[in-house]
Amino acid sequence: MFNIFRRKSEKKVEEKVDEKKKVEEKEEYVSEEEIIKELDLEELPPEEEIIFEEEPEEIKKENNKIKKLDIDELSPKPSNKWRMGLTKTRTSFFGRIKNLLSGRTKIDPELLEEMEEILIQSDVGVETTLKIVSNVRERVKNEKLEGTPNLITQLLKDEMTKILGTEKQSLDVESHKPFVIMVLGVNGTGKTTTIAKLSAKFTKEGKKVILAAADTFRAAAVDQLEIWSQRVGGLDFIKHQEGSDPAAVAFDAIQAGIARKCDVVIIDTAGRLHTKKNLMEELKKIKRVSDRALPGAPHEVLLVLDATTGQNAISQVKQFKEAVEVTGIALTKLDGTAKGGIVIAIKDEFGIPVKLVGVGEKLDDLEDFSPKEFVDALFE
Ligand SMILES: Nc1nc2c(ncn2[C@@H]2O[C@H](COP(=O)(O)OP(=O)(O)OP(=O)(O)O)[C@@H](O)[C@H]2O)c(=O)[nH]1
Ligand SMILES: [Mg+2]
Repeated sequence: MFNIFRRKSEKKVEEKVDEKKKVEEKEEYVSEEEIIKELDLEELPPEEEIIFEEEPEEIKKENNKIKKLDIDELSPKPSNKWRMGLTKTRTSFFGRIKNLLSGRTKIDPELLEEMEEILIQSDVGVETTLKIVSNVRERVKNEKLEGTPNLITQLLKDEMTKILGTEKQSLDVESHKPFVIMVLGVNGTGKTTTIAKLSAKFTKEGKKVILAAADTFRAAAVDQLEIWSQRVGGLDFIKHQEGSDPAAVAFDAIQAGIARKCDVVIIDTAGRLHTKKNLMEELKKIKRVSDRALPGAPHEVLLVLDATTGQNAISQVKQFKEAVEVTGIALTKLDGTAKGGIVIAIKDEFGIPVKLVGVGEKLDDLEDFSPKEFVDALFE
């Protein structure tokens, strides 16, 4: 009996995932209107059109100045940036949970099933979702909470916190000198941009940074990193010719980092080679050779994932993890997606912490990931 039940529910989950995949194939970027439509939230009433008389030129100029000041002051404070970055995920996720709870008087199997659907659609992942919902169901039963549906939010928060922990897991660059960071990820996820943002952050903290342009596969990759390094300013930069051995670039950069008393060495790697096997072998070699240049290096193997790719990012973790031991994740483009739930899936499935989040394209659009703020921001 239980098995039949289980199979039925698993089939439903599979159907939901298929449905979601179909939607994902179409959607790259979810606009606010789409979220509102999808969530069946009330649409905002159309604004009345107001016609103003033309202002004199002088007043226009003054107004423009004031407008600019207002915008500067209103722009989010840095510590809030990644919370702003979660806006789309929050609107989608919490908006649905709120809808789900309105008018309910009981936590019943139907409510839990709908909650399961919302979690899967928010990219929390099937396995992780089933675990969360099953734990919530247990607690409701054991603590006799059936009559208090508004406690669902707290129960969900508790389950997410259980998975993510409460500690911030940022990069501990003080632990070694130089601290070597190897950055990996498929092409276009945001490796080079994240390296630039990290370099800017370390430079601001007074640390000396050296970059290794170990993506020798694409000539433009070296140029792109070099342009960023000039934009940040004050960075040391090691490059070889196009097509040369990336492991040799990493080796040179680490040796130069030691000789020049740098605090941090950051190695940019290729996102694509002729074959995936080649790429993985190359990464293994860079890691081995780094350890030869400085025993214990790299101290951080940072996998960069594009949050907008949702479950695809999960399969990337699997592939990279097989080749090299990934110690942390930088999740980029959180600002453009409602798929922030993958943070929970990644930690639950692989035990790898998200350490950094990218919330925009500018140099200061990188934040340390804080599990507590993440969970709070989802339910704000
Ligand atoms: N909105 C947004 N865009 C980002 C973020 N991080 C990176 N990008 C953009 O993503 C694009 C690709 O970034 P790159 O840093 O070149 O990616 P990459 O992984 O180095 O790519 P390859 O070198 O081709 O492997 C660029 O247009 C970046 O501006 C982010 O956090 N938010
Ligand atoms: Mg790059």
